[in-house]
Amino acid sequence: MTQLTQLLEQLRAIVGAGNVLTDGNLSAYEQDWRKREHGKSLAVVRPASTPEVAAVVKTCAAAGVSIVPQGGNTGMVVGSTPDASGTQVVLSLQRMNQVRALDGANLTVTVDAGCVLQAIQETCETAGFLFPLSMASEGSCTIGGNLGTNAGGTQVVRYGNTRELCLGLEVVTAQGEIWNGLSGLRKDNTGYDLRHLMIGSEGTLGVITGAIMKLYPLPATQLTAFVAVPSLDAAVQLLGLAHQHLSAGLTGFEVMGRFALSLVTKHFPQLRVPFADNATAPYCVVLENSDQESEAHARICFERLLEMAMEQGCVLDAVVAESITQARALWHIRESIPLAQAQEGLNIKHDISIAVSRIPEFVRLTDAQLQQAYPGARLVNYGHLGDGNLHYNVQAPAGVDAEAFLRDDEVGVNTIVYDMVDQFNGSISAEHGVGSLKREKLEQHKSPVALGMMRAIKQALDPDNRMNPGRVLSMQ
Ligand code: FAD
Ligand code: 2HG
Ligand code: ZN
Repeated sequence: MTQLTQLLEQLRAIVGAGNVLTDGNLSAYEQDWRKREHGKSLAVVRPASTPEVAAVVKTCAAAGVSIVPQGGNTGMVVGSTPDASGTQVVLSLQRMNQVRALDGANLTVTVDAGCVLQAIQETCETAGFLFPLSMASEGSCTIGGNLGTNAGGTQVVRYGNTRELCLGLEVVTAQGEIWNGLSGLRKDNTGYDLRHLMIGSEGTLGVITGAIMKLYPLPATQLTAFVAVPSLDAAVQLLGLAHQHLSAGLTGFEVMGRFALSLVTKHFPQLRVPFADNATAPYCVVLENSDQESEAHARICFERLLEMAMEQGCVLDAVVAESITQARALWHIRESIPLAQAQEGLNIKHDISIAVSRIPEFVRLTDAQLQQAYPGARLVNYGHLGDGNLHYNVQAPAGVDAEAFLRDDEVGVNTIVYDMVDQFNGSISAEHGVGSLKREKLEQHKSPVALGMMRAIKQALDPDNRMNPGRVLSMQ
């Protein structure tokens, strides 16, 4: 029996023959969401429990085979698919999808890592609680992937990133041991915080198998407004007013450039984008006010805010949703931008962060440099302005083949954007992570001291470099 046949037999014995996939169309596991890479796995293995994950990891370690943990495979940086070697096992957590417990008094929910984000939100809502993590991929992404990438989303301005929502983890180490850190404690100062080491490590330090996450009371009401603003400076000014007037009620503040919105109109004509014809509004903002008191109170706060903003000239026009259906429709426009962009063709994505106050200046300078170097490049600028996080994406000039643009100009475009990010003391990845797409850029933009500490941690926890090798850091 060859070593490979023996390994596959051992894996089948752990998870069942039907859950070791080697044949047929495995694109769902081997191709990344953006269609940047199509890898080839040795096998896709789908365990159903934490002990099964531990046994798979031990078996692969003994065979010298590396592992790519995978949740919903919605990541943006080619981090959850295998390389092209045919030697890596994709460890899919999708069968581990149970909500284990909900503790209303402790305001926590304990979940398997493979739970789909939307399913967690719905279970919690049915029980009368809010699980606030939210993003357009929520129907497919998993909480394990959210934790693996420390995902952000559209409610960070109030509730923080996934990291801030996590109180404990269960992890299978690179050696196949199980660490149960599901304490659910809000205070625990007993040494290094291993949970925070694992969160955002993109599967390079271990496999997250379970998590205990924070819950909040459901708000009495959530009001959504869609407003047209005369500039990005005005959007920042509006954000300041929104903080002042809504305080903790401000749960969403997303900016959308005109070109980004025009892609939504083009590819999803059934969605009605407000102010699409207002040529004086280069940006729109969607903002949300969650109120614990009443809808009437929420409306009064929103009206005051919008009145003040119009007086100060930072809002040109506004619609406030009259119903939940209308609110969803407004959010749907924002959430359709990534899909509209994908329909438009391959693109260069950036998820940068800069101090909110400096974002308009950053965009002015970077737009100008890009237009000079790549005349006609189309800037798809939108994102989480409330968090200082922009998706400053670049699409090929109209009529230019997208694949050719990426092949010839991606490096140059990235250099302009990331050098500017450095000048503004920002980050080259605010939410999507590093994966393999940004690994080299990380080497160039992170300090040698920070990289040294990261390598030391990786070396200590995964000395044989079997957990998602080639992602985040090169160990060569
Ligand atoms: P995957 O793509 O499967 O994996 C992502 C990374 O996490 C990989 O490195 C993988 O190895 C690792 N990983 C997965 N599961 C585990 C585990 N159990 N243990 C250890 N490591 C693991 N991201 C945002 O931050 N904010 C957004 O607003 C947002 N919006 C999006 C909208 C769309 C339409 C799409 C397609 C993506 C969006 N994303 C967003 C990106 C993506 O959805 C998130 O990164 C999400 O957290 C990935 O979850 P996943 O389960 O799909 O993970
Ligand atoms: C979002 O905020 C996601 O919609 C995706 O992070 C961003 O597609 C993108 O660039
Ligand atoms: Zn985002």
